[in-house]
Amino acid sequence: MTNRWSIERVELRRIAMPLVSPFRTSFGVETERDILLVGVELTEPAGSRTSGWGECVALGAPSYSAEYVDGAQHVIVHHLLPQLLAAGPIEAADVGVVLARLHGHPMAKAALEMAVLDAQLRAAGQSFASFLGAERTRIPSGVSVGIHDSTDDLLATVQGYVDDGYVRIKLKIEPGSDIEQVAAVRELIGPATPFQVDANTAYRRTDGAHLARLDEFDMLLIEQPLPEDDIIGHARLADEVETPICLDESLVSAAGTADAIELGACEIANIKPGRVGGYLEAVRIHDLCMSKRVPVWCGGMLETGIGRAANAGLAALPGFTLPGDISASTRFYARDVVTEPITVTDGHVTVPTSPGLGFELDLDVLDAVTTSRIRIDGSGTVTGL
Ligand code: NPQ
Ligand code: MG
Repeated sequence: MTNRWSIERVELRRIAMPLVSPFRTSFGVETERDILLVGVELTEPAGSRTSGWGECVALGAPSYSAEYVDGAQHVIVHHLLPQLLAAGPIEAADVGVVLARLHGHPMAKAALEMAVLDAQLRAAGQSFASFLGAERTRIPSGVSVGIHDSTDDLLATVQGYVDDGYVRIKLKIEPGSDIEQVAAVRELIGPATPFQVDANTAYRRTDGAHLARLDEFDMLLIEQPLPEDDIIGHARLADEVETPICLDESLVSAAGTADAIELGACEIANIKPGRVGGYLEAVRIHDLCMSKRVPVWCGGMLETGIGRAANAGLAALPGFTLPGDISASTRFYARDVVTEPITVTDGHVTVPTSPGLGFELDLDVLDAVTTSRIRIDGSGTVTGL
C-alpha cells in the first residue's frame, strides 16, 4: 500500500555554478555549470503535503549526449509535465512508466522522478539508501581529472588530489597525449593507486593496437573509447585490449546494458542515473550487472550537493564494487547550494541518512546563484517568477 500523490506545484530553477578550475574533456572545456533544478510540491488525498528537489544533469550544449539544459527545460514544461499532471496521483515508480510513451530525454525525465522520490521519502521519513536496502555507511571516493596541456601541470593537479585522499584517479584522455600522460601519472602515483582513463568517445575502431599500449600501466578500465552507438566496436576492442572496457555514454537503459554485456562490449559499467532516465532504472542496471557479475561504479556529472547526496545513496548498494566519481563538492565548486556539502574523509564519502535523498538546501546560496525561476501549477499554468 504505497501512497500516491498529486502534483500541486513545480518550480524550475536555473542556477549558474562557476567551476573552481576549467574542466576539459575530449569534447570541450567548461568554466561554469548551468544547472536546472526541479522542485515539486505534492499532496496526498488525506491532505498531507510534502516537497522535494531533483537535479537535471544535462550540460549547456549537446556535447556529452544529445540532451542540453534549455532543451531539458523545454521538454519538461511542454511535454513531460503535462503528461505527468494528466496521469493523476503518482509515486516515484510511476514517473518512468507514465513518461515512457515520450521518446528520449532521459535526463529531463530523471530530474522529475528524482524530485518526486525526494518528496515521497521525506514524507515517509526514510533515507534513500535505506529505501534501496543499501547497507554501507561510507563509500570510497574517486576523482576525475580533466585534460591538461602540460604534463607538469597535470602531475601537480593529480598530486593535489592524492594529498586530498582520493582513493582512485580517473584521467580524461584524447588521442595525441594519452600514452605519455598516462605513463607520467602512473609513475607519480605508484603501482598501488587505482587508476583509470575516460576517452568520452574520442577514439576509432582502428585504434585497438594503440589503446593496447595502455595495458602496461595496469589500469582498472578504459571508459567509453568509441562513439556511443558502436557496441560491436567496443566488443572488438575488448578482445584486442587487456584492460577492461567500461561503457558510459553507450548505456542508456537496462535492456541496452544487457545487450552490451551479452555482446562482450561492457566488461564494467559506469552507472549515471541521469543518463539512464532516473535512479530507479539505475538500480535495475545495478541488479542486472550484479547477476551478470559485471562490476559497476557510479559516474558523475558535476552535480551540486543534491545530485551528490543521491549518488552517494545509490553507490551504497553492494554491486558498486569500484570507487565512483563522487568527489567532494569542493573538487568543482567553491560554494554549494546545500547546507552540508559532500566531503571526503580518509578517501571516503559518508552515505546520507536523513529523510529524502539526503540534503537540505541553503536558500541564501541558492538564491544567490539563481538565474531564472518559473512555476507550473497543478493545472499546467506556467508563471515566471
Ligand atoms: C564522464 N564526468 O564521466 C563525465 C563527463 C562530464 C566527472 O568525468 C562540464 C564539463 C560538465 C564537462 C559533466 C566526469 C561535465 C563535463 C560531465 C564532463 O564522462
Ligand atoms: Mg565518462
